[in-house]
Amino acid sequence: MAVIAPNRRVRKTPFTPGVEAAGVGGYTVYNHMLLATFFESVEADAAHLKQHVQVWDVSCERQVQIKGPDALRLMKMLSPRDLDRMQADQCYYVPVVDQNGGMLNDPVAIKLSDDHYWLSVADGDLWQFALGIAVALGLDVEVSEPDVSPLAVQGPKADELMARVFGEDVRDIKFFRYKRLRFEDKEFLVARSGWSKQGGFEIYVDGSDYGMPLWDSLFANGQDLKVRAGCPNGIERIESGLLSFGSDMRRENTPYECGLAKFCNSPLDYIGKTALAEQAENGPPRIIRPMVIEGDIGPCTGSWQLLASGQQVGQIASAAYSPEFGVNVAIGMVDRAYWDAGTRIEVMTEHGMRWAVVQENFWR
Ligand code: THG
Repeated sequence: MAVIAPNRRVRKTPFTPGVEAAGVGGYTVYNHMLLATFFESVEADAAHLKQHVQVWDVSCERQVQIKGPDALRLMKMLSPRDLDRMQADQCYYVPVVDQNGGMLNDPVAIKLSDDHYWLSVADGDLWQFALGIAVALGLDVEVSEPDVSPLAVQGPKADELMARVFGEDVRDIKFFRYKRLRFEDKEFLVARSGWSKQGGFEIYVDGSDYGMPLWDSLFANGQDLKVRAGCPNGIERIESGLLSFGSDMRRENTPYECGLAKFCNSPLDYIGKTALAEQAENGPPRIIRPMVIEGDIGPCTGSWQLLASGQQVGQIASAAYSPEFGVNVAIGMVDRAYWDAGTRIEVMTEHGMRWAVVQENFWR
C-alpha cells in the first residue's frame, strides 16, 4: 500500500518529528491520528522491547475529558465497572457499551478528582456518545478532547529511564495508579500502565509544546539503556492477550464475549445493564480465546473466518508468528461449542486453509 498523507483530519502528534527522525517504518490511523506500526521490523522491535526500553508515541489514545458537577453521574452511566471505590490516583480498564450491551470502546478511565475524569479511548469517537447523553439529559458537565497526548515508556528498563527523567518517585507507582511528577516547569500525570506486558509507564503529556523536549530528554537519558523509539507491538500484544477494539471485538460483541466480565460489576443501572443481564447469568454465546495457527501464515490485514464443517464458528482478526514461542499466536472470537482448549478448527487465511487450535491461556 502507498503512504498515508497527514492532513487536518489525519492528525500528526506532538512527537511526530521524533518518530520520523527515528526512522518509523509504517503508520496506521487511530482516532484520526498517526500511530506507528513498526520501526526496524515487528519481530526486531518485539525482541528489543522485551530486553530494553522503548518510547512510544501513543498520542492517538485521546482523552475524552468529563468535567463538572455531573461528571461522576455521567461516568456511572457509561461504566459497567463499579467506580465507588475508585481513588483520585487510579486508572480503571472499563468497557463502555450501548443500550444493547454492544461494545463501543474499551478505554482506560483516569480519575483526576471527584468531578474530573479522562477516558483514554481506543479507536472510535466515544466523545460523541458521552456528549449526546450529556446534552439529552441536560447534565452540567463538559465533554471535550484536551491537548493531552500519552507517551508510553515500556520495557524492563522503563523504571530506570523514568527515574532519571522524573525522579526516584516513579519506582513506587503501583500498577494502574499514577503520580503527578515534574518535568521542566510542569507536573504531568505518570501512570504505571501501557499496552504491553513488559512493564512501564504512560506519561499524559498535557500541552503539545512539552512533547519534543520530553521525547529528547528520554532519549538523552537512555543512551546506555539502549532506548529506542517503539510502538504498540503486533506480536507482543497478542502473546499478552491485549485486545484491540475494532479488530478483536466491536459493537456486535458484548463485554462478556470479550472476556471482560470481571469489569462488569457495577450495581447501578448503567446504559446496557438490562440488555447484559442474560449473559451475566448464563455466560456469552462466544468468547475471545488465545489460538495457535499451524503452518505458514501471512499478515492478518482483516479478519479470517473460523470454520467447522463448512459453517462459520468465529473469526480471527489478530495473528502473527512469535519468534519467542515458535508458533503463530492469534486471538480468536469462538462460538461456545468450539471454545474448549485443544479444539481444532479450520481458519480461512488469504493463503489458504490452516488449522487453528484453541489454547488454555495467553502466553503471559
Ligand atoms: N493506555 C491508555 N489508553 C489506551 C490504551 C492503553 N487507550 C486505547 C487502548 N489502550 C484501550 N484498550 C486497553 C486494553 C487493555 C489494557 C488497557 C487498555 C490493559 N489491560 C491489562 C490486561 O488486560 O492485563 C490490565 C487490565 C486491568 O487489570 O485493569 O492494560 O494501553 N492510556
